[in-house]
Amino acid sequence: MQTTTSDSKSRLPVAARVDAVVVGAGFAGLYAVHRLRKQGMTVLGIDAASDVGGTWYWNRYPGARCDVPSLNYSYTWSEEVRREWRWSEKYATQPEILRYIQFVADKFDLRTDYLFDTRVTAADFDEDAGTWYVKTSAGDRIEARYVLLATGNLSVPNYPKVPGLGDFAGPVYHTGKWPHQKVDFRGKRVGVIGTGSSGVQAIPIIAEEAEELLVFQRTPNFSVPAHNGPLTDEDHLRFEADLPKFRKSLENFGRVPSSAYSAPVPSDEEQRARYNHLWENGGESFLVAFPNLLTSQEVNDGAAAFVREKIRTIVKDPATARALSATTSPFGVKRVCVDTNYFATFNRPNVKLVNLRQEPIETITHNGLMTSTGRYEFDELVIATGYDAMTGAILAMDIQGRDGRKLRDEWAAGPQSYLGLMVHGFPNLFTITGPGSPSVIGNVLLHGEHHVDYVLRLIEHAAGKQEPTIDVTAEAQDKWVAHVAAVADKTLFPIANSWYLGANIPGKPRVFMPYVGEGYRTKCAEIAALGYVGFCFNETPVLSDSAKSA
Ligand code: N01
Repeated sequence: MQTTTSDSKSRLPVAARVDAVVVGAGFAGLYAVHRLRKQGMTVLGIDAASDVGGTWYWNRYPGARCDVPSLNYSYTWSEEVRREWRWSEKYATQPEILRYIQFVADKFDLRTDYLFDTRVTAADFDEDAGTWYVKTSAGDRIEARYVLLATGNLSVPNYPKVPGLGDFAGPVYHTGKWPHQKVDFRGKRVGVIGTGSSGVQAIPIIAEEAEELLVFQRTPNFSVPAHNGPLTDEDHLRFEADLPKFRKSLENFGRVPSSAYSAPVPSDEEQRARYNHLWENGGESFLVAFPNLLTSQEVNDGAAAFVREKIRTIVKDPATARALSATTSPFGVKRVCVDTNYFATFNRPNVKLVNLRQEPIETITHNGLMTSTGRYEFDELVIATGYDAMTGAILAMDIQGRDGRKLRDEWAAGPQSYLGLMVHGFPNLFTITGPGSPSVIGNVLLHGEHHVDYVLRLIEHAAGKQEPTIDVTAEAQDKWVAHVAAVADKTLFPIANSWYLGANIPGKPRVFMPYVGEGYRTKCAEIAALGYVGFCFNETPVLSDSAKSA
């Protein structure tokens, strides 16, 4: 890397020229830096955090864990890492996941190519030079041929638009931006707003510590038990032995299978037996109980009723049980929470559920909040209201592509992309696990690996050209966007007001963003086998046979 720095003690390049900039030091960003380097390219990673970790750097709230089993939520690209690392639990805690990421960063010396405490603010494409100019909050101006946005799908915290938030006199913690030092809730009255995955994980732990806990719930979520437990060496060995099978299964991680549309509705007995079994085993495998769980309202109703029945058996107060039971959207079309003791927590004498459907928040006050019918006092406030998901981190940067076109304008009505990986008119810019790819459906870590590998192959494919530019055609993009929407429309997903649709952010276009169709990797491989049909190399589009003959 050629660099000139303003301060010899700082490794901050004020100006630098590299082959590739990678934005983000989470799982996908680190892997991208590793791969690009191995390919012999100069690379600069940039992250707003002070160290590696991505979402796991920020999400330090009590109870934070992964809801994907640890053995699956691990890199597959390094045999060495797999051999040397041992997970202690079926669902790893945030500190353990962060240690894993740090272990990988140390092992491959990945930090040395990163600028930390630095936010990318803008990126402009210079058509003549075939170069991106990447600007940062620290005043850097980096020239790069390629830009990989590994900015995470859930990395821009969403704060509730509630009057008075700034007036609260006590500490306010967002789950997605938790302090590094332990927050001690002992002897405190705590309010929590939000009951998605973050709230559902944090609430039972805070309840054990706080003197009093008020949970402000707008919409109840479906949650299934984790049944977490220790992992043994045998578990690791068994997983290693099954690795080829696991790798094969990645193809269809999280997708709605095509068999969903012809599958019969299982009998009540069959459903009951299956749901009981899955409830006892725990985890999000509940989502694949039946192939048509996310396409048939009738089958879905059975799963929803089963979970509601479980809540009634766990929660002693019938009114609280009713309030905790999700009824406004089908099961699984908002991300299902995976919990430990969530519903049972509401049996504790120090925990009270406030149903915001019945009494909406009117204002936060200096010592609590007021709803339409009540006044609640607490000393500390936890905000678990999620993220501006999938597009938030990308659109936080001012990205300008060919002919001065702005990504914010191109995506004003919802994200447009080909394969969730590239946007027409933004050459050599890659959205790793971007909207339009399976990304958050299934296992985002492994989807990220797949995207990075694909980008490296695209770059290799273009490498023969002088000043290579890779773009996608408007036609391929339009077709892909329509396909992503069509696949989602055949499922129950669009019914719910989920962050998959941007519905959690006031004013955000309502567009279903992840790809839930079958065979995403196969499609990507087929496109590659046809010479990367739909992509453009140095402005020459690769056309499909049908388009050629048209
Ligand atoms: O956020 P969410 P999250 N007033 O958007 C409520 C991943 N994750 O951080 O539904 C009152 O799901 C909102 O209510 P409503 C996982 O993919 C993974 O919990 O909009 N309430 C909802 O209850 C997850 O899906 C893990 O009516 C307001 C909550 O806040 C994703 O991150 C752990 C409100 C937000 O739920 C996001 O989860 C944690 C308002 N103004 C997270 N605004 C793992 O285990 C919002 N809410 C890997």
